[in-house]
Amino acid sequence: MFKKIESLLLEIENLKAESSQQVEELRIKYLGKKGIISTLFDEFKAVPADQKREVGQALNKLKNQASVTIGELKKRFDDADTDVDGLDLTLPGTYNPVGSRHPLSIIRNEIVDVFGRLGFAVAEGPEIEDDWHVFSALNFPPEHPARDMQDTFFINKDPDILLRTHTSSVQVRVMEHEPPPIRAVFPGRVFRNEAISARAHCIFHQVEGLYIDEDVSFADLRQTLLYFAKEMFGQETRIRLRPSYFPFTEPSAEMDISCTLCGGSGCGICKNTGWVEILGCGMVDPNVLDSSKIDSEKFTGFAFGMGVERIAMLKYQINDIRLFFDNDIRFLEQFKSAL
Ligand code: 2NL
Repeated sequence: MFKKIESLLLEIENLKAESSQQVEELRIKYLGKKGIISTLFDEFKAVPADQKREVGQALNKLKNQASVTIGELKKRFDDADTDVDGLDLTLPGTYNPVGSRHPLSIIRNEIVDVFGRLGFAVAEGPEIEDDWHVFSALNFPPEHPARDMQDTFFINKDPDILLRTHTSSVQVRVMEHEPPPIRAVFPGRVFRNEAISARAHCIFHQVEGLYIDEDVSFADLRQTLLYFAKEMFGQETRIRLRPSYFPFTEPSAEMDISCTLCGGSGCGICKNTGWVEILGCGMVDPNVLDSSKIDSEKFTGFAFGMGVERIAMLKYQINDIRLFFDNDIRFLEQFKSAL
């Protein structure tokens, strides 16, 4: 009997319960009227007189231990209703860190917002396009190098289905469906079959813009882009337009802004020229208007296009385009934005 009491003592010290119902079951098992300990007390009567003292003490110790242990277990579940279907509501909650917007989203939103203040709407379109919307409608001649496998990703080797290389394809879709006046910007992801380096990536982002109406002039283009440059890079920013060439605009130009880092005196960013190129632009080629069935005798328009990565690298002084696509949290969490 002594051995039995010893082993029960050990068993009781290690009792566990998952709910208040389980505690009650334990109480009945050990301390109930017909429980294990009650039965032992009955058997105690038969213990020889010379052992009664020792066994009696052990039995009392067992009874006390059982009520203390089971009492403690009960208290744990009674306390402030901490048990809901086996969940412990006193455990610490899960930590949900607040994320931050991707730097490219921040810059895209800023660009779209600036033009929004000038009355430009926003339009988006498909990333998988056909030859017409990406090249033909935009006055690319049949043998233009951009149509080469080297520069453009084709789907299933079909020369007509491809990943758009610029968001101008969306502008074609808008021109085909809506009569002028058209005034909108076109943000989106574009794809070019290029080797990835610190300066170039095969996926990047553009915001293009288009304004078509009667009497839209090159002066309108210049003033619109000057407003954009000042809003984006600071009111002290100056611009200059250099003649250039694009198949879809005539005349075409590239726009530089006075260097954001040195203000024009010369530094590493502007390679000591005082100027940094940020976008391409021009007057929409009449052929492009005609392709979309817009009367080029009646309407004129300007268009522009810029790389979001390029603007972001300039604004944040980032020297490797690949950082935008690595998704390294240490890079991403440095950018905070209101937009
Ligand atoms: C650049 C240059 C440009 C356009 C994009 C455009 C679109 C239509 C008609 C005429 Cl539908 N032009 N877009 C015009 C000039 C330049 O982008 O360097 N982008 C990164």
